[in-house]
Amino acid sequence: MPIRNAEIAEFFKKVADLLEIDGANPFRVRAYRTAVRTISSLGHEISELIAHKDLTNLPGIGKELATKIKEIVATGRLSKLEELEKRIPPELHQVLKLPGLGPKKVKVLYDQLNIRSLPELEKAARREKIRSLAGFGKKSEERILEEIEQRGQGKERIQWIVGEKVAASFIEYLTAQPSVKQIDMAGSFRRRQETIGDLDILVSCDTPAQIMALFIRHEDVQRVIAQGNTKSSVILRGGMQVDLRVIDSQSYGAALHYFTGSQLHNITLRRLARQMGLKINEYGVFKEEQRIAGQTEADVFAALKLPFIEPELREDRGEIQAARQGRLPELVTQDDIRGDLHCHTDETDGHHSVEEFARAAAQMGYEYIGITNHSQHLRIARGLDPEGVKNLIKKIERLNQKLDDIVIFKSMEVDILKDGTLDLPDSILKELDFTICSVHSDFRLPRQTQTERLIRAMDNPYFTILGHPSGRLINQRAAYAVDLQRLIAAAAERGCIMELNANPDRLDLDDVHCKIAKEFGVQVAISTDAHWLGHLSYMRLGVNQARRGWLEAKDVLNTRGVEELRKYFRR
Ligand code: DGT
Ligand code: CA
Ligand code: CA
Ligand code: ZN
Repeated sequence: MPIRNAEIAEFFKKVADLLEIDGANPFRVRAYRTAVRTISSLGHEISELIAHKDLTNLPGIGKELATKIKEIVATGRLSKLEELEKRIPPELHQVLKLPGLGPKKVKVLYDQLNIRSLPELEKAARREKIRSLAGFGKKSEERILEEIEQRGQGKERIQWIVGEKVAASFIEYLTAQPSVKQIDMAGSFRRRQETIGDLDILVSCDTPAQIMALFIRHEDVQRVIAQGNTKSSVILRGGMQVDLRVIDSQSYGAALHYFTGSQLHNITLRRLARQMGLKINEYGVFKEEQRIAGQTEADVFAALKLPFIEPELREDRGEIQAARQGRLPELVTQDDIRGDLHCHTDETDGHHSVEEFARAAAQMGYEYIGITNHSQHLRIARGLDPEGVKNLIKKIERLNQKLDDIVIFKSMEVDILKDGTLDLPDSILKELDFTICSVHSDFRLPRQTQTERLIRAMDNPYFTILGHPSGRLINQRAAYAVDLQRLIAAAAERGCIMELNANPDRLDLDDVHCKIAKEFGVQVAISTDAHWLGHLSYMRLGVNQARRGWLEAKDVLNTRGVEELRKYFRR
């Protein structure tokens, strides 16, 4: 499994943090942090570039850092980091990961109170010893306690896209064995859940012991938790758990169904089976003691007089009843998608020109792409003022004349200001084909104020799509306090559209609210928010989430053709 840029960046981030705590030269710390930014925003995987590109051409990567990147790619380790970790207590990492505690503050805690771990931090906070330290106060002491309590409620889940790579690597590795007859991913990964607890692999094969031995020898395995002939579990470098189960082929479908879950879906299905006088478990469907189905999943459903239920729907949110009544949705697929309505170009914080994005979209078979740069309020993204927007509009109109296999929509991602007004005047907004309006500031307003702010924005006649509606960042930032259901109802009244932002950190709307939007008759736009051409492929993640939200092609705005879309925007 080639190492991903995000993982390389993580190495450097750790080094920078530890150097800072160690009191190293600030210039060295900054060099690592610059490298982290460069690496995280690259459009290509470094592990692929490394053979034929000189890494020192990348901004902020000098000779020394290039050597370190090579070390990480070649060995999956970084000796510099290991040396630092020896010197500095590893538990400090947990302290560092607490939101609101950067290396500067951790250094103060370490130097002044000798705090090296979360339990020590918690104790000090409870004894009110932290509020008097420089740079802290009563508020930050309380926040620390809140965060520690939240942390206790379970370990961090892994983003689906991270699991995707690992899953592909294991499938390739195991499929190479001729004795493997069938292989599938099960569990939350197969259900395309936005985050996964672990990976579950099922195989059928005649040589279980041999396949298990092979499994635990995979190069990414760090530790073996269990090894048996039917189930083995390992922990990979980086901490992910992978379970492998070997199944008899006559039970394969039943096991695939059982281990795909979800557990709640299984429980409800078991109840249905019992009502029909049947029994279902991971070995099959049974009438009295006789197996009546088990070899394929389709057989299992058929034995219960049900059509096939897509894994994404198996969350016990009404899918079994819908299946019985023949009203399962026909879920949207990647092939239904005819364009992407959210991307950022090098006019602002994107990394490619409008033309490059347009050509990439055409190459993907799309009919259109919406160019949506940030507006002036978002200074860190070099947001455009009205003059900048006008210039961009002209540029897009010229390109539309020149390119004949793609339509470029003129748009902007307009900031919603604190009072619910939009960041560009109507005189400019009316020149655009549509708008994405998003919150990028004032996240901490009270719930009702926040909700009303967004509804006020929707009242603007030029408001088209609400961008990343909840503002959450997976594993990083909770949603702002907002009544999403009320927003969806308001969107229904005004003909506004909800975005499903497909960026793996966002996936916002989530599945539950996609379903609510559908029930309100609100269209959902699945968009990648691409800043690099490579990000256009995030569309698959958005489609996954939309399918979990029961969306059909007709519920998704960008399954429409250009002309239909134009009509939609004009309303
Ligand atoms: P995760 O890994 O936390 O993201 O979620 P899952 O759904 O992948 O859960 P996991 O890996 O613990 O187990 C895989 C599937 O196996 C689960 O979705 C349903 C099934 N399963 C596991 N344990 C039980 C159980 O005790 N009862 C039932 N009914 N099903 C179970
Ligand atoms: Ca799992
Ligand atoms: Ca598991
Ligand atoms: Zn954006």
